[in-house]
Amino acid sequence: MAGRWRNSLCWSDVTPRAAYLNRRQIMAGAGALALGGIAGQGRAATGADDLTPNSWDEITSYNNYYEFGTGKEDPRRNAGQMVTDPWTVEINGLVDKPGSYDLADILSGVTIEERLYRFRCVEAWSMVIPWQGFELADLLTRVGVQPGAKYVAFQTLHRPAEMPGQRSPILDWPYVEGLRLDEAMHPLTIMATGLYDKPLPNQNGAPLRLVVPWKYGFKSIKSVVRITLTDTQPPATWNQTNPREYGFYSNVNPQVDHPRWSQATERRIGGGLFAGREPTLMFNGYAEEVSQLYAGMDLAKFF
Ligand SMILES: Nc1nc2c(c(=O)[nH]1)N[C@H]1C(S)=C(S)[C@@H](COP(=O)(O)O)O[C@H]1N2
Ligand SMILES: [Mo]
Repeated sequence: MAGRWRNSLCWSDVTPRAAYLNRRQIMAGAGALALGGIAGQGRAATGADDLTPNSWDEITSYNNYYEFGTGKEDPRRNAGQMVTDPWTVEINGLVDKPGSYDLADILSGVTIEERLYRFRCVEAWSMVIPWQGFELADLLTRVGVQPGAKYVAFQTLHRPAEMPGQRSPILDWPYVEGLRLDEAMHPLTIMATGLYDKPLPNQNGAPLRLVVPWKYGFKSIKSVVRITLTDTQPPATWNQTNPREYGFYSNVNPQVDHPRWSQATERRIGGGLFAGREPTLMFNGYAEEVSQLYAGMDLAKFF
């Protein structure tokens, strides 16, 4: 069904019902229950039935944000220094209305929704995160994508005075990422502004970060200050740092291993010391929604 994710699970709805209802059943809502819809339904192909959100503490204390250090607990400790108000996003390149947009302007023209998404880091850990945000497509449509545009480039804030990691050449700053235009326009692709109904903490990429749930976490670039529509594939920080290990696409794929570790399984943060690893799902569980974007592509080659 087109746009299934539009009414996607509200995080506030899924506990404890998610323990025994699959996504279709929840989406179908009370009507289906009245019609006795439970018994005959199979598991959703995406395995969305067991999405129990990680806690606020887990999501905000175990982070990757190298601008604030390479340790998982560094971002929470150091990101408080980053000033996120005022915040402007430059939108330029192949758009009808380029400009420097104040965050408030951007937010006034979009609809903020809840999206409960799986999140899978290339390092093979995962979480389930109750984001608030808006569809990137809404913003791109508003600024007018010109016919020649094929890719969208993103850039993180570059402010070494507030981002201690940027004072060392850990990565080639500022952090940049990119998507193909059709990936950027996909309804699953959001710009997150909050989680658990609170503003996004700095360590999670305040005040505005990309979330592309079927790709490895590093594609979900934080604290975005520039969005550029281009006709050529833009540079992406991890891909440029080590193209053999990190592809431009970086779709979650249990069949394509990282050169140094398997991607077949993952460790769910908060799962407990003795919890087993879980199987990693193709496109992180969103195959039904996104696999047609890659029809005919060799996913081992375009990894
Ligand atoms: N600017 C910037 N964005 C970034 C990163 C980073 O170091 N800098 N790390 C990426 C990686 S590797 C992951 S797994 C996610 C982590 O997001 P989280 O800390 O909100 O879970 O952010 C991604 N976005
Ligand atoms: Mo990551």
